[in-house]
Amino acid sequence: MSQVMEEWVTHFRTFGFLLCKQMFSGEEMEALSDAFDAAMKTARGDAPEPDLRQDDRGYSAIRQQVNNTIPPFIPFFDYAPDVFYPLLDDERIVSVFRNLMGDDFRITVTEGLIHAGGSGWHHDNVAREGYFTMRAAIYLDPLGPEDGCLSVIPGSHFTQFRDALGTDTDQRSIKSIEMLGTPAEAVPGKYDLVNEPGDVLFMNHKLFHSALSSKSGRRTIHINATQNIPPES
Ligand SMILES: O=C(O)CCC(=O)C(=O)O
Repeated sequence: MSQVMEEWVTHFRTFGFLLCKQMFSGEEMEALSDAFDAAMKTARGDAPEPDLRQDDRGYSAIRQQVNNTIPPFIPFFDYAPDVFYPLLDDERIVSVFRNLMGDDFRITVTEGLIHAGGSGWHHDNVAREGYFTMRAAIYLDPLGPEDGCLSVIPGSHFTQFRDALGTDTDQRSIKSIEMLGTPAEAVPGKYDLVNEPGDVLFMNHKLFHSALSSKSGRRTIHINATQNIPPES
């Protein structure tokens, strides 16, 4: 393993995320951005604009999310296979997956999202103790905190810390984090992942994350992956 990769792996294991700056060139991002817009338009039946709705906190209530788990069950990448499928064996992405999860990892869900607004504090899948699942996120737009760049609570992928922050995932919103006596924007440890197109964010699904802005239209490509976790005996 190269020294840089060793540092990346240590960073990911310690903090629960890794932001790789400028992994893709401007030209590659332009191709992804154009293909993304065309794919989303086709997926919504050629409607000029997506149906985006916010809740009263400015979070996404209805967003455009296209993947093989949501009707019509067409994988997002199938809308522009020439542009999207190469991401799945792009060595820049795959080498990070491989070094974090081992050779025997699986890509699970790939998807495109247009957010209607922000996302409240939550974590995603909690694989059982000793294992994890993860995501590579490619945000297509420049995003600072005022635009809803992703914020994380570093270290919250560790069970004891995550459980202390809250475990009610029924609504994919963590109730207890809202009972800490601080507004969502002022949660101690909040770390903003300022994005430039070309950056790739790798994140353990157990990590608390949010996007605290009501700005509409953030575009993301997710590639979700899992260790090949043996069944529980
Ligand atoms: O708003 C975002 O960018 C985060 C989306 C997210 O957390 C999710 O879909 O699980």
